Amino acid sequence: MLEQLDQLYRESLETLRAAGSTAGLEAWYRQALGRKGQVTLITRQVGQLSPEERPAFGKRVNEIKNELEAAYEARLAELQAAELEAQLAADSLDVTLPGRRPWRGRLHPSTQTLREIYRIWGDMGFQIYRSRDVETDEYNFELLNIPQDHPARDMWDTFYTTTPGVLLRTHTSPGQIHAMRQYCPEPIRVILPGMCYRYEQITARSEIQFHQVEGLAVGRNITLADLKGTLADFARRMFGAERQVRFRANYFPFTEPSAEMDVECHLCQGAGCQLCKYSGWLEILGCGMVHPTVLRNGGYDPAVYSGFAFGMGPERIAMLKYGIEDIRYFWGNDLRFLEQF
Ligand code: FA5
Repeated sequence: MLEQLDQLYRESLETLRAAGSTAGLEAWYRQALGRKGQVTLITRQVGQLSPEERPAFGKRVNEIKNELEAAYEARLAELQAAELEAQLAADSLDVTLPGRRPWRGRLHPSTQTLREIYRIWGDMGFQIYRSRDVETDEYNFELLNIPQDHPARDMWDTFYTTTPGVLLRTHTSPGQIHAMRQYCPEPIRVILPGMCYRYEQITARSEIQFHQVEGLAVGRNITLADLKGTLADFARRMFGAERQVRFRANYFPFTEPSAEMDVECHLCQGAGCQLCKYSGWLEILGCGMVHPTVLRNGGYDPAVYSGFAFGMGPERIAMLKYGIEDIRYFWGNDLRFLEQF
């Protein structure tokens, strides 16, 4: 039996050396040392031996198993190294080829414009005040001096919710009341950015959803000259010193007097073109001195305090700054448009 064992050992070693691949080696392992392998099977024959012969046989079986395991490991390492070598030689890798550019995300043009606006107002000492998108009729209209059934409500086509008295804000102006009620009687210098919603006809210049940046300054000696000077300074910082601005008288129920500010058209440099409807000017914001009723609703005594407010449209400003001819591009999600920024 011992002789048979040695014979098996020699043959196994020979076939092991002949295995030319790791796959072949695996097959060898199953055949020789696996659960149903030859060495395992011969071990089971130990019962046929006399009790005296068994210890020597058991010892030899263990030696052979260990040696075959070691030989297997050595051959496996040898074959793996050779296979890796062959694979590297076959796969030529050109390290000089340019890599693929990773896809880079960008900030939306509205976000870029908003950040530019925040930076400019921040430099002028205005803090950001966040108000809410879903408002009550009271804040969006009544406290801003626009009572129920007042014709001025037609200026803001409104999305109403199914809850009575709750709507999507049509402008950022209700934030003025929130800020005043929070800060009263301190002086205020804030901008209030956010999304506004209007049930309007969508056109090249008007969307049903757009940003506004409201501004509010309240103090003891604020005048119309402060309003004009501050907004003209903003326009210089935003569009450059050479771009002209003008103020036109207008009507808003929550400011008195009220105005709109126009910036010289970027496309025709004021000469007149289709974009500016041949006027040479583009409107970017509404503004005015805070109405005494609104100051009172915010908690300030209009006999002591005064203030100015304005509301600008960042999408309209971006259109002016970058020469975008249609506001619908902003929410169209067309990458060909967005990638230009
Ligand atoms: C207002 O909404 C006032 N609340 C602004 C204001 C604030 C006046 C404080 C006085 C004091 P208006 O509806 O004109 O005003 O809108 C202000 C700006 O928002 C416009 O100049 C324009 O830039 C932008 N805007 C208005 N409607 C749209 C729209 N449908 N799509 C895109 N931008 C718009």
